[in-house]
Amino acid sequence: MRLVPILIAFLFPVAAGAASAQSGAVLTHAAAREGQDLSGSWTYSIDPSRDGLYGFHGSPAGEGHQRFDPRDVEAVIRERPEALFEYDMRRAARTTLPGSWTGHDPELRHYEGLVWYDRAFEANLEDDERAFLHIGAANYTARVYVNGELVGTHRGGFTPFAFEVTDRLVDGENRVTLGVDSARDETSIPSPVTDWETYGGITRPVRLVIVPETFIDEAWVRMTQEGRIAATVALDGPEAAQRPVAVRVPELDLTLQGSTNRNGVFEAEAPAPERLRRWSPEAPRLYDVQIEAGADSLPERVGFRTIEVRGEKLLLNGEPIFLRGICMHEEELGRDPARAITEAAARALLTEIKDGLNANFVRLAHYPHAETTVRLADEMGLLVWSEIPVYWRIAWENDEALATARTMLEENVRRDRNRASVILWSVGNETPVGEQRNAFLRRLIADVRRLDDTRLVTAALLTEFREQDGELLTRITDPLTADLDVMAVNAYHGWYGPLPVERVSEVRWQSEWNKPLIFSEFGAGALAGFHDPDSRQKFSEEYQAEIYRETLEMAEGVPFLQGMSPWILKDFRSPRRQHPVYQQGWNRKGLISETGERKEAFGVLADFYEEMEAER
Ligand code: GCB
Repeated sequence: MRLVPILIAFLFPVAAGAASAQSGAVLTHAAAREGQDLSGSWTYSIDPSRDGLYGFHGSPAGEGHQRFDPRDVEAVIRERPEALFEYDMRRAARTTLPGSWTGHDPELRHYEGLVWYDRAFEANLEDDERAFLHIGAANYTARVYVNGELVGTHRGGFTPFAFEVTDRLVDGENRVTLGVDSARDETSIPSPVTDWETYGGITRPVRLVIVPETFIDEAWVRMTQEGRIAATVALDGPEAAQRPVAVRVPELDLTLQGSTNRNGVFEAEAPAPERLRRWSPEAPRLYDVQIEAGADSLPERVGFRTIEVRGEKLLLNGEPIFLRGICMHEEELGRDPARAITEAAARALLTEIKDGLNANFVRLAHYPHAETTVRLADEMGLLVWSEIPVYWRIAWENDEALATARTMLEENVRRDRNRASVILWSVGNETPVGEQRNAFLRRLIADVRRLDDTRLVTAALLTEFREQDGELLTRITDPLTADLDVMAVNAYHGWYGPLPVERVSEVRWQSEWNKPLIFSEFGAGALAGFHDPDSRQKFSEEYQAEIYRETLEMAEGVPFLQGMSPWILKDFRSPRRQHPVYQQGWNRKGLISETGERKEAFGVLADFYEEMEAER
């Protein structure tokens, strides 16, 4: 009996009191909760010198500067004409949220700093109700004020957070003000040096969630590695302990029920009913799940499958699988993406992957993507690699950086661990080997294993390439490989480095580990419409296509290779890419242009995947 609470503390650290998250609640499937969608029209005001927070000597901002003050500035001035205000949120410019500020005004493309957002909303809470402000993502630091009071601060641009506002709301009109600061420093995750556009602002929905006094904060419904159905439910509220809970899957006639423990956590398991159809990319079967506890109930839609590693093989539902994938950034199609990912925008991208490329896998690079996208992957049947932006240059020795990465990882895992599509959690991309990096990443790997024992851990690693006695050899030597379930490498032979494209297929691979490998990236830049029939010129469609042909031939000679996600589906904004003819601020390694035009290499990969699928 004593073992049970220990296990629960492992899987549900916050409910068991060991919170490392910056925010107070998880609110599984927040979009399905009663409440109000606060997306839509907000006013905004840029604040490059952070005047809304601090005076020019660093003291707290004075009356005429506090953008979070809910009073009507015009009314105050009417009453006290001598008062000086240098902002007025009610009369500031308007924009539509969610969406980065690159979409508010073209002038803000390279702005990295503070922007204030403000709007009114109506509330009328019953006595036994609680309210939370749930924010899907705000990049990078968000300060949340309700009716002038700071209710919380959150760091990290890609994961959801929620703050309780029950006691801050009044009946009738309320104001919410968000100060979102996109500035990052060397201790941020990621640091300021990335190969993608920052997209500061509020990029995912803001929702006022209303729940009963004791409510279901978190529900995790899954298939265990042993093929059983398991549920873990955490309640929050005065009656969270010893409370009846039921998790129903009506189509399977399955109900898991019992009571929460003294920490408000319920755990149960049952054999999988015979009629259960497992989720797979070919048949992405999802089941409606209803979670009930006292006055609260929560709908989910869940697929059941197993994923495991056996030797050099990757097994989905016990069968070997090859991951026919592609990478994708969170950027909608079009000339001016603003990271406003609607369901339609996500569907357009994933359809190109699933139907256009004949793929079964997508690497959602380099940070957690919108919940909408991951839910669509569940529905459409695409396996998902999910990652946090522990990317390139991180302050490995810095405690705050580690704490931020851990929080981000936890928020990501807890948001998406009901998604059958997600099979891999990645903890880093192209990070330099070293003792401090190893310790940092091992901490994250341990966190993943503590939070989720139904998925695999990976990281995109660097490799060693050399030419020896005329032989071209790439070796996987990163010591972190020992800690991973699946090794992954980014391989740009023929693009970066001196190797001529026609020799890429000669490259041999060596691994001293008995583990599956994924090519987490390879590729080449190409400007759609720029042609060089001899395939010699970088940035021509032909050169990119040739890199694909050569790399795919090389891949066929790697016996332990079990998947690939070339770089990348679509050209994406990257301010570091400034060749005036070929790049113009875009990374051109997309298989389609920013407007969706397919390049020659698209067909090369699509044919390769089609053949591979036919041969299965
Ligand atoms: C990489 C990075 C990716 C870059 C890509 C490139 O290895 O992981 O973020 O965008 O290479 O285009 O160089």
